[in-house]
Amino acid sequence: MIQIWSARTTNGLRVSIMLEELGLPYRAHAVDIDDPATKPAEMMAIAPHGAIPVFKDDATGIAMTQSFAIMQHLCEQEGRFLPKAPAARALVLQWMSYVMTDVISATHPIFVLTSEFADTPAPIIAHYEARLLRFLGQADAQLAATPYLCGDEVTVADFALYPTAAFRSRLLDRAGGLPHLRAWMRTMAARPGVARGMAVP
Ligand SMILES: N[C@@H](CCC(=O)N[C@@H](CS)C(=O)NCC(=O)O)C(=O)O
Repeated sequence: MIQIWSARTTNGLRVSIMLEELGLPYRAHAVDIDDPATKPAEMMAIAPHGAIPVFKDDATGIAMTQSFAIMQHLCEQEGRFLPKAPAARALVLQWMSYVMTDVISATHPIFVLTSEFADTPAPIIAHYEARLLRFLGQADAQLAATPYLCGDEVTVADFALYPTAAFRSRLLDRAGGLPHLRAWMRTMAARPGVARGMAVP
């Protein structure tokens, strides 16, 4: 049985979406990420730093952290959503890296500055929002040309971006524009696996 320790954050949701889309049975343990005392010993043995998501597959013995690595591992194991052909695979890894390093580098400060510091000057928040919208504009331009980030088929890169885009839907509504990204978000949200994954834990 696959087990995950997770919470309703974009990093946690990436893993539950992936498991649901792959149709793999798993048990999800809900973790209060703000309370170290409640984090189970089995999770802490795998992730001594205490961050979710944490993954363990009793069948293979593989236990790991890092949402993007867990997604890639599962896609490679199941042979789905990550092509083997070098050019197609390189494109998917490029868009995975875009989410990991560009999109998250812009969205994380917005989260910290708005949820943990009540007195953050508005221009600083606006700076990161503009930065995030600029990065999401790259996805919008790509999605004008193809239905998914890497072409005609959905890939792990789409599942990686979706929860972060969904969590920023209020900013997207306020800012307007990015019509292709919005249409893609509706397509992604309508997928049963994505919908189920977004509800875990
Ligand atoms: N790069 C990691 C980030 C993991 C992470 O930052 N997890 C956060 C929640 S999204 C967490 O558990 N924070 C609580 C803590 O570090 O104690 C990943 O992609 O999995």
